[in-house]
Amino acid sequence: MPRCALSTVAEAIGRTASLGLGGNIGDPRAAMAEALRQLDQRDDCEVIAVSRLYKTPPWGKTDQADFINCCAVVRTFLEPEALLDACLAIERGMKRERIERWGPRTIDIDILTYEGRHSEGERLELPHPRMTQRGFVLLPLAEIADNLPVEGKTVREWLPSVDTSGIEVASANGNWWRES
Ligand code: A4P
Ligand code: MG
Repeated sequence: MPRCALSTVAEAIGRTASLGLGGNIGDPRAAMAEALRQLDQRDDCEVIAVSRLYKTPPWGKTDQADFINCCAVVRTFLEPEALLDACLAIERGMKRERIERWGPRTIDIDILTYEGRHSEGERLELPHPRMTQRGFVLLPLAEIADNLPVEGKTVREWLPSVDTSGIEVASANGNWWRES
């Protein structure tokens, strides 16, 4: 049998994950752009699609400022936990402080999906457990990955079941993260 240095397709081209980013303190657009650039600059991650920015009313804890949200699709050679570590390190580097659940933050990076993986660990739940209830996730994600399957339906099929009222587009296109 011929020898092959790369035994699987995943080893050759990496795996696909989707991320949800958001923030409502300081300059969330600048923080999210910096986070995406930091990920893209790693040898083991490539940002392959980014949605437009969206201004979104706060979900969960409603007495706080509007958020800016976006979603991204990345190709990565990192396993899910290592991708989470990379995202948390970026958050820490931006001095994000965790004060209260669902409360205000400079930047939050959630791993929404990783290939078709399921994980119920405390540190990492996949797909992200609340993603199918949230307009601020599904609207930007549908822009770049409308056929992505999540819990038995595609992102496009989930979208009509969530409240998207009050959500406004806040950038002309998905190139904002390279510009700022
Ligand atoms: N964790 C488990 N699974 C994941 C995953 N798939 N991706 C763990 C990322 N992290 C995951 O997160 C706590 C821990 O969750 C992490 O250390 C990781 O090990 P956190 O960011 O410290 O806590 P949190 O964000 O306050 O809580 P939670 O439940 O993750 O909140 P969400 O779901 O991130 O929601 N409204 C609008 N409009 N836009 C927003 O972006 N965001 C939130 C936060 C609330 N309301 C919002 C928005
Ligand atoms: Mg979070």
